[in-house]
Amino acid sequence: MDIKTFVNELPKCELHLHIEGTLTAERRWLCAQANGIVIPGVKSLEELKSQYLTEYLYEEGQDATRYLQEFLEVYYDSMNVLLTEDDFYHLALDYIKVAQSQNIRYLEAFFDPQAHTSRGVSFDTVMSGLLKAQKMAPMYGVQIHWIMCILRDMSAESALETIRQAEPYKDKIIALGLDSDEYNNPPSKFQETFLMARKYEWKITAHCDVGQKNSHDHIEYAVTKLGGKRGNPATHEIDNPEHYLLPQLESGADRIDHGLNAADKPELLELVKKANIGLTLCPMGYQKHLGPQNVFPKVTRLHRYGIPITLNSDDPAYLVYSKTGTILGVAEGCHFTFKDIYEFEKNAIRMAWTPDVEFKESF
Ligand code: ES4
Ligand code: ZN
Repeated sequence: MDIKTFVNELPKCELHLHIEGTLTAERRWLCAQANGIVIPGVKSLEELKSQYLTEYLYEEGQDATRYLQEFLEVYYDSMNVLLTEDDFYHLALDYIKVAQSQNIRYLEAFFDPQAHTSRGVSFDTVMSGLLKAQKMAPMYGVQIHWIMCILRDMSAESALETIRQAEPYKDKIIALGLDSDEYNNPPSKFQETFLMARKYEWKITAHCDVGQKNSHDHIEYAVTKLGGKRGNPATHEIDNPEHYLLPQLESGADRIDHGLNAADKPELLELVKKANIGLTLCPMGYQKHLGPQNVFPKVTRLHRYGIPITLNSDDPAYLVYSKTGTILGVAEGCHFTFKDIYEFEKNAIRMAWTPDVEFKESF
């Protein structure tokens, strides 16, 4: 069997995906039309599509510390067309259909409520659209769960307000994440919000991006302290521990998004391994602005060290690589075998937070 067929046919599980990062030119155009919004300098869908292909691609040699800020400017600007429940419903349903077409059976997706509430869209509008799509997902052979993300370049007060707004939905959201611009925005800034997430019985994760000057400290804090004390993993009642990843430190996050730079330091590799948490990597995004030579050896090191990693597409509308394309690209860059690829999907389902035990054990 050739590798393309193998990857296409393998049932997959995606854990690092920003739903707003799946906004295609087509959907953006449709929402703009429906909401009477004029996209500056764009008169047709064709013009918008050509913008996606030129403006939003990172280039070799671009300053790695600036890339995230430049990307985020485009990302937030594009989502201005999302105003109604229907817009959020269609945004999510579009990607659920993509998931079906790629044999992605399980999906945990981030959403950024502050990116919408700060524009006057209500928290309830966002949630009702996303939850409606979640209900439809099984019709497409997909199970999806939502991870609410805090925008770390906004204030700690805004984060607290956002988690308070989420209270009525606390049983419909599975985890709290942390994203947006990491520069001078350490995870410790949001400890109070993450403590509340634990009270909601949510799982906890945080972006520790590549190309960030304090990423090593951020990884250490997130792994050991973020969200404070967890319930004792030894008391979790699990039939078959093989099917679950149970974090082994008394406090800290349940997984890390990115966290590639843990590969730089033996003590961090050891810490992440001891914590028994996994990393959700998006290597095809990193290699674009950092160069493949600065990414693939680190991915390989993490995997060979025995740290559970998964391969994900992050913001596929902008970063271009799909889940399948990411697996193929990383397999080539790291010389991974079919067995390695299979292990990444096994890791992903073990790292998944669905309460549906039967589904998890049958995956
Ligand atoms: C993001 Cl790649 C990335 N990093 C941080 N925040 C984000 N939000 C959407 N994509
Ligand atoms: Zn991300």
